[in-house]
Amino acid sequence: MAAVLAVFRLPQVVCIRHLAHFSRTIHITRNSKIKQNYINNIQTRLSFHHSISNKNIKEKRKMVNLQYPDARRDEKVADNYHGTEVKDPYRWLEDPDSDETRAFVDAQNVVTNSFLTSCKYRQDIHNRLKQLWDFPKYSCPRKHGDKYYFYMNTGLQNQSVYYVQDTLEDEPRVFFDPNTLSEDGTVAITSSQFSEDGSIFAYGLSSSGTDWSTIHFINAKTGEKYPEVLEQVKFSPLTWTHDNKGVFYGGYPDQAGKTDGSETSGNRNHKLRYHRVGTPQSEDILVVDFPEEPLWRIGAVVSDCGKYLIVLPMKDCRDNLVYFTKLEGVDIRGKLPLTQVVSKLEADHDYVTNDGTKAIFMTNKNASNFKLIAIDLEDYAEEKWVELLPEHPYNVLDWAAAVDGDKFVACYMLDVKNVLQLHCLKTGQLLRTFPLDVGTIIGFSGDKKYSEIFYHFTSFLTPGIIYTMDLKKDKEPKILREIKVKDFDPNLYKTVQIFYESKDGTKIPMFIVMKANAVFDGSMPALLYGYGGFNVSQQPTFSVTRLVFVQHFNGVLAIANIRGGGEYGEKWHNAGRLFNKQKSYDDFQAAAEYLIEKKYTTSSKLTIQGGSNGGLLVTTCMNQRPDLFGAIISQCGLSDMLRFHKFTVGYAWVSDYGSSDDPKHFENIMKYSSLHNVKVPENGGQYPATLLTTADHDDRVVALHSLKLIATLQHKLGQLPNQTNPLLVRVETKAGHGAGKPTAKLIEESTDILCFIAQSLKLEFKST
Ligand code: X99
Repeated sequence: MAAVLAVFRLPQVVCIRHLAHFSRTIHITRNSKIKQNYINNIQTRLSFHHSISNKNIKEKRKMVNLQYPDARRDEKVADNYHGTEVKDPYRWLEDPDSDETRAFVDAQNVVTNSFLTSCKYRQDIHNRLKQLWDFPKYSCPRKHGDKYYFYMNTGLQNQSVYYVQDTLEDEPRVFFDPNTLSEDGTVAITSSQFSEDGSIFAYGLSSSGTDWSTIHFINAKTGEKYPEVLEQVKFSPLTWTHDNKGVFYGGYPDQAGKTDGSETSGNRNHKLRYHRVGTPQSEDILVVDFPEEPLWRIGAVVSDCGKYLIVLPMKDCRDNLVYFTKLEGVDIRGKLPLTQVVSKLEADHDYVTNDGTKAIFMTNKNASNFKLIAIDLEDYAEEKWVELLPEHPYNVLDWAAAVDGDKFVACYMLDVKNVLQLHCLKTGQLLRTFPLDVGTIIGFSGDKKYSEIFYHFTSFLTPGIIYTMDLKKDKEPKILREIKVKDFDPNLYKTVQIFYESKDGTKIPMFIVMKANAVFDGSMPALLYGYGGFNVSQQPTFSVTRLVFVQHFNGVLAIANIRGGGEYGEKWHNAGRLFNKQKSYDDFQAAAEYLIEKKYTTSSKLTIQGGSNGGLLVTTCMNQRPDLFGAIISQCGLSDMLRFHKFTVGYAWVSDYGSSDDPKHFENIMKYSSLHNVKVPENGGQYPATLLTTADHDDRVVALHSLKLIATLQHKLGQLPNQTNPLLVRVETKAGHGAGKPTAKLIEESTDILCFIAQSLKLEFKST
């Protein structure tokens, strides 16, 4: 198996480790009668209901059109959790297809758009984003058969184009251009795998950002497409048998109803199937399923030698089991007999490579910072497992990949910065370290079969450098491509990493990016970003949007590596999950306090931003400390922590949040669930300017979280005289949780976010 980290424009929350062994629609009926009636009704009602004392505030709101849609409250809907009744008046918003929900979404978008488009710097912001975005982006080349393949985006193309070349010096030819698949770029390649001999390209396509995909095949030599399309594919491995005849893939073939990502129904009964190229999907063979375990998702990988299928089921977002089956000489006609190697869901075990019967796994079993172990598949009792690369006492092993026959590359994280090393596959011995600046490896390609490796480095101020080294021939790596951005001078900025103290005294790392000549008088606006969950680390990456904020608003960008993430291994994750979840929130609030105390900024100029689990982070922090922030941006966030596990793959997140089905967890969740903790601020304060973003095909964190939260915020706070800050939701169409989003949509979204910050915090866009 060639090791490639397909991290060319990965969604922000994707953790390489989580994908190692695996690799909705609120239809907005634009001119519908219902929508028009709904908006008219709302506006009439609101204009009649203002009291005299509130007149000025109402007038002020009217100027920026902050008249929120009036959402129906159904006070009768309530659940009893272990003896406690909890009302859920916006339960009706859980139905993405009802006319009422659609009208609500449309009405919200009207209010949000009028606020965002009234920003006088909108055109400047949009122009600058577009100009800066327009630089060529490359992935690491990777060898398949006798050719090299790589992704390239000229700058503003909606989707990156896949190129092929005979040698690295030859003129590249277009191999596959996903931009031809849709007018608006909303069809994206979300997974792919060449057959072992490089003759057939299998690729997964996703429309409108959904986690669902369809799998297709192309003959790499002739460019001809095979007729079959594999449907109902989700959370799928894609791994070829070494006879180049077919692939193992996963999905939910029995899921009823819509499966286009606009649905909210839970995914149950994942199945692994084998598809022979050139045959219809109806002939696919069910090879592995666990009917007693409907919540398991089945990862799988064909071993580097082709002789085994390693099967890696997981239930939550941590811990997996390990099984294997022999493939050699097997004619796949039915379920495969599985031998169980790991039988308890208590640690992660990712397949790295194998040497004969000796399989190398990366695990955090008894090793918070991860280690490599060798398991002999002929003699796999745990006592016989051998440590190949012991756990490092401080650095966290991020990933490992076999290269050049008897070696492997190990990528570590040391205080959130990557360290890249070469080791001996037989002994684990360190052979060399590759020189690396402060930053992140976002792509790697290399293979046991080849001595050439490629790695892609980036940081806050480095758009990207692809290095290559032939481990047999070269003494040092050389630069293959260095990406330059027009009209961007990295020397005008600086990055620092500081370690601040959280509420309980724990030191938390934080990156801060600002102008080189920044003045610390509290006058700079700041954008504080965090995630804090699922063992996912927030490492330095290059972001045009953030740089526009720093350059044109004299902004400060801060990334707080709070607990719950993976920055210091599983112990950092454990320190911020389940009953420790509040620690993650404490860390984030302490980051804000640090930025204020050190005079980087002030509360009124501080925006906090997070996505997905980070979206929950920022709305929870807003509830807990509305005084601490000027604005919050919660993207694709969770909010209803009592019900998250009921939708799509939400049940998989109980490993970080617990479940309201359990009385102790219910009590804990109620303390932070953002939907359930919205309250009128004390001492006449108000909530920060709030922008929630979601999308009609987000089938990871379904839109209902943002819709129910915005309805609650607007109901509880929207009419208060002090609440002059906006409380808005932006619901995108033909988009999902982030993966595969076309460039045009990314630029529109970034424009809206920067306009929201500028407009809410009254910032000035400075041209230079
Ligand atoms: C997930 O839910 C991962 C879901 N997922 C799989 C994939 O289980 O995307 C899987 C198997 C095979 C291929 C692809 C996938 N994640 C990933 C969490 C955070 C994560 C998530 O998206 F663990 F990093 N969340 C949304 C957690 C709370 C909000």
